[in-house]
Amino acid sequence: KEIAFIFDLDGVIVDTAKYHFLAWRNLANSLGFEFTEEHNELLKGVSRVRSLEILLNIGKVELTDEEKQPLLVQKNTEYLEYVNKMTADEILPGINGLLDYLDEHSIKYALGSASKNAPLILEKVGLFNRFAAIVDGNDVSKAKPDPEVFLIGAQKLNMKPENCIVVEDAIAGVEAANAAKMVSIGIGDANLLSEATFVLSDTTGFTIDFLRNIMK
Ligand code: B16
Ligand code: MG
Repeated sequence: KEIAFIFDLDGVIVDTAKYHFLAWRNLANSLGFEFTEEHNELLKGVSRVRSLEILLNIGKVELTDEEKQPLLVQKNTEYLEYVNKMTADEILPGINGLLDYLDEHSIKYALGSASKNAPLILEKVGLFNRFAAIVDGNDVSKAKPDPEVFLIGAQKLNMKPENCIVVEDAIAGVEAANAAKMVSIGIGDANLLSEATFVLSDTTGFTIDFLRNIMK
């Protein structure tokens, strides 16, 4: 049967989490509190606005929506400085080979990311033109774990949700895929991503053999 893939971006195609971390940590420090890599885990797959709320909670800082606006701009401005330096070298291991395989077999794939910067990041690493559809943080009104981002992706690919396979590193993303009634491949800790249909510890597990197996 015909199937399609929908890829998350951060944690699956590239590791932008490290740049998000640097920018969020700077913001936290400027507000007078520490922000650790463990804290950063809580922000993976989460929207920018929600990320700031979680961060302010950690620092026990209360701000109005109006006061949050310049902080969101400040964080994103710094984040974009890192993104602008990205190159194709930052594509995670296994991904290029996987996309080649999908192209060779005429299997369609889309991007389904929470990031409003997703098109720019894909451009930077030279993958923008390879995706049949791109759904990002600008296209959705409900963030993961809501299935909206993946359902729009399926629609744009002209595929039924049950014939789509989502690749995700975040718990919220796996939940979104499940809510969309799609097959899910979790990338990361099998204990954390136990709700995924399949789990790979990292993208190097994304071999042609693995693909053939799950597509049977
Ligand atoms: P932006 P994904 C997510 O990307 C990141 O994991 C998350 O940490 C970030 O807050 C979110 O994008 C929004 O990003 O500030 O660039 O709009 O994993 O859904 O590709
Ligand atoms: Mg992710």
